[in-house]
Amino acid sequence: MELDRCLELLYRGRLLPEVTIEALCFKLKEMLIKESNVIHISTPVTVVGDMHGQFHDMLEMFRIGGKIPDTNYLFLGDYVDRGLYSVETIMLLITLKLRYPNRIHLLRGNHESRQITQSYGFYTECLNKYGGSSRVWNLITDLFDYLVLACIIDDELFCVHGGLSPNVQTIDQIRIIDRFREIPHDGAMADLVWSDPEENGMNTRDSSFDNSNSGNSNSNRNRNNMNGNSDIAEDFLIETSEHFQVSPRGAGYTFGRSVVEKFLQLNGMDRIYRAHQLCSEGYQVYFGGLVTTVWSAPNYCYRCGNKASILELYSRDSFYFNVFEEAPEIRRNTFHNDSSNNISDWNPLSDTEYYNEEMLTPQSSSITTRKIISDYFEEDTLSHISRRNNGFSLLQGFSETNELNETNMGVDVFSDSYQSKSASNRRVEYFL
Ligand SMILES: [Mn+2]
Repeated sequence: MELDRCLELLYRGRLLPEVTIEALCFKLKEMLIKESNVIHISTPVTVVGDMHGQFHDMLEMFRIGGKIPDTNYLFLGDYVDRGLYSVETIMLLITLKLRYPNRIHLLRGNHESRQITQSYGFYTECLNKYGGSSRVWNLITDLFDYLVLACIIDDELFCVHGGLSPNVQTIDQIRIIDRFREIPHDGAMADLVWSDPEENGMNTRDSSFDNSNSGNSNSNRNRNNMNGNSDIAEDFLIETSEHFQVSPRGAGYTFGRSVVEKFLQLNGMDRIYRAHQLCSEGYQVYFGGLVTTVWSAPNYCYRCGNKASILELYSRDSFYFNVFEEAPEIRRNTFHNDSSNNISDWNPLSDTEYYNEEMLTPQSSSITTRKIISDYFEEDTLSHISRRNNGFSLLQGFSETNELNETNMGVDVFSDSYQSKSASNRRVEYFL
């Protein structure tokens, strides 16, 4: 198998044959099965948040942040669902991991799951792109079971997709999780990919955690006991339970500053980097910098209007949030004018001059890109490209009307309407 040939095709937005995907997934499982649940890496490294099938924006991200293997990357999960190009996105990442195993690391997000991908786009996309067969979806979701759960950078920066868990006091407790499985509904593994920091958690504890009315603490204990964790974890839970709250997402918890401070102190960590929540500016800092959210899907779902960022860590105390916006429309339309595998032969990575110029001007990349990229097309090519013409019809469960008119809140916590309402008073919105 020629990985470089696969990369060449994937960078051009092509779909690989099923048999090739099978071989790539098999080889990557072989590699990942040897990895600990918690991997250790060193700076310099660039941390990337949710991509959610926004393939063109991921290429934009590589243009801005530097390509592999010139730049080291840590991806925090949520590669699939929501966007229209989950297959292209995850297959490029899988192949890059096989080709440059020490240059790119992939954590598991809550969407790297059989259950979630059946509701949020990836399953349907696989069927649409592979002749109605679910085999590619099966191959890739089987691979998801092998992805690692957390990463520690320079021995003191803890990275995870979602956040902390009342069932995880020490990082060693993450190391002993049997991760080679579907993400469970609750317990430590679920919490790591589902939980969120909550800045105001401490302010609300008096009303929310009066034992006489809320029952949340009991609920936490029941969940803990169901997973058979130790007395130590139980003590940790009791001590900090007022700072873990049941998440509005319906899975995982929200956690406050005291939980974070205790976790960091116990484990000799300095701060936490995580993804999982849409940020209008591309990143969000919590608790004076103890927790930071990195979000890397610009204009999420092709309509949220948010910025994205990647976190460039040069050393443990030197970093830069490289903020970027969605890829110019000309580039997304260059690849896919319809949902078939019909694309142009243009390969962005084959043109080094174009590539380098962009990398020199990351902050104005969007404008620069528009100018430079237009030089590569004749005027008539430009004129017939329509704007976002094939965006929403394929988005699973994503309907403007539905969201605006939905009144039956609280039934399906995974629904957009529920999450939209939950997000209305937050700076960081809750989306899956
Ligand atoms: Mn997520």
